[in-house]
Amino acid sequence: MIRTFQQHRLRSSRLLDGLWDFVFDKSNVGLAEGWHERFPGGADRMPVPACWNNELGKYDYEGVAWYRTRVTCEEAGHLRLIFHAVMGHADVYWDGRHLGHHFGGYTPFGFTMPNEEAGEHELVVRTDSTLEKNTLPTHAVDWFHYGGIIRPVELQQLPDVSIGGLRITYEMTGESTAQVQVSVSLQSLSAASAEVPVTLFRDGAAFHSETVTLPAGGTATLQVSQEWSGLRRWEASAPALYLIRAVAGTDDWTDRIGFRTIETKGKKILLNGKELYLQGVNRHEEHPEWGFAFPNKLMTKDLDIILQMGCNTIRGSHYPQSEYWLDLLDERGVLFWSEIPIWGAFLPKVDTADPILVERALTMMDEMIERDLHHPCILFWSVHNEIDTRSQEAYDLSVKLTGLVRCKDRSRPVTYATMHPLEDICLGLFDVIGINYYNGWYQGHVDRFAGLLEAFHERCREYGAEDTPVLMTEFGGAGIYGDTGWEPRLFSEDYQAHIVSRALQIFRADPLVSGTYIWQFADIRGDVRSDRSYFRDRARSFNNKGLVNEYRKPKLAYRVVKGIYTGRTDHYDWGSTLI
Ligand code: ADA
Repeated sequence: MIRTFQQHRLRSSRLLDGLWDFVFDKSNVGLAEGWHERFPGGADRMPVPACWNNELGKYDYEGVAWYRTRVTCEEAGHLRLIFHAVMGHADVYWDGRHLGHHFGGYTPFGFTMPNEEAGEHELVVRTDSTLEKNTLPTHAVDWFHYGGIIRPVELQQLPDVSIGGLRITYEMTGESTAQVQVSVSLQSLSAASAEVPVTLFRDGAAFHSETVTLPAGGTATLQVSQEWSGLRRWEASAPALYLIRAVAGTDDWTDRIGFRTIETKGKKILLNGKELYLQGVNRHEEHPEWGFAFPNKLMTKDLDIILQMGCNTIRGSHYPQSEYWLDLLDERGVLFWSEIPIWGAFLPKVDTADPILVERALTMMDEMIERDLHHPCILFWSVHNEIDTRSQEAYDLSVKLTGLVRCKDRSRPVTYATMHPLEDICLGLFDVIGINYYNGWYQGHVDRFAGLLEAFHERCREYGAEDTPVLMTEFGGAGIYGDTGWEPRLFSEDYQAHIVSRALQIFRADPLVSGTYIWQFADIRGDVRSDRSYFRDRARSFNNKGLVNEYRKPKLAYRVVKGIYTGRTDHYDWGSTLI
């Protein structure tokens, strides 16, 4: 399932997931040799969705690979093909015809194919996972870069007039009242003009009906604005959700919203007018057996583990995560920090001004907001991580990205994570500031956090950010699972637990800090390469700063953080898990 609820009941939709033909194109000759028309013989088989690096013998391949499947359509008609995420470049061919290209990795893209014939069709995808200086992320990045079709592929049948999108926005006008705008875009693939009855439903009850006229092959938008009352707010303790459905002729589209406000006031972050203290972790959507093709079932378990630890928020480091995951967070009342993969620790400042990188960043940001705008769980949009925010280039990029976010969505704060808190010149551009800092690990003794924060608050005053909330968005250290002893040695579970708990103590005592995101939830594969010097401290080729290991087994730090976040010192409270 792509979502936790059914988006279409009338529109027929099927997943093309399964075993596809697959071949690496290590010398990149496929285009010249026309593989989209004549797929090479003797190809392998590859699961879709999946990352090829998780299959035997394919671990470290980065580059071009081709996929092919055959699709049988029982009837002639219009089709919509949706890729929910393909890593890097994707070129899609249908019966040899180039449908289009997408660059990205974590956001969906699709193609509408009118008047297709019944019978068997061939679908070919050329992917390229190569990382370069202007890809997102770039070639120097601290996570394993998997390749492949990582999320489902969906094929829908469209009627002559179909719904192109459903957009719901609102403004709370009182505790339980809101001014709600619903906009339904309609498209016609018919040679004749059409009159289409459209009905809108909230949780199954119709609230608007109207007939819309579409010219032949044209588009139209239905816009409705209504004051709604008797609404329940989306709160962490009671995350009320509403299904909004549009039915237009023989097509339908359902999405889900929750009513809440997010604001900042001085150094505080307010949810529904109430002050929030954020207790979080950073989570990569990654697992050593599945890579980025993270199974839905494991998402439920990740979330259970994180909630049991006492978190009320998660940072989706460092890229747009699955829609299914966001649906789960909506349902469980967990707040989410959503970001795009501009990972800058090793990114030269000149590269942040590369027009291709800037264009790709704006596109991915736009696609992420388009996909996820309705999720009440999303608390912040974050535009970059650890770029050189001492530089004019980073300032200019921040202006462009924050401008785009504010133009698309004014209902959420825009944020970023800085690794240069004392030299950052971008502080005044954001609604919330995140600090990534590793005292106790890369940068001296953990106790130095108190002095760092004092100096940082002073700098905020100089840069017009004295009323901007501050979060500690990364801190921690590596602890190798199972390595414990009588002294807290570096890389032991003991030392990791010590620095995380000491850092939390300092941050929680600072009234100007509004919350913490520990680095990180689970150990992840690192991008350790024999020809590069980065990440030589990544033992086992993993970033070992997880509170749980890559198989989600708890380390000492997990239990210690659970004690702090839940306010219970009994770290070995097994809850209802013991019979
Ligand atoms: C950075 C970065 C993370 C991770 C971390 C670490 O802060 O944002 O992705 O690389 O450092 O483990 O060093």
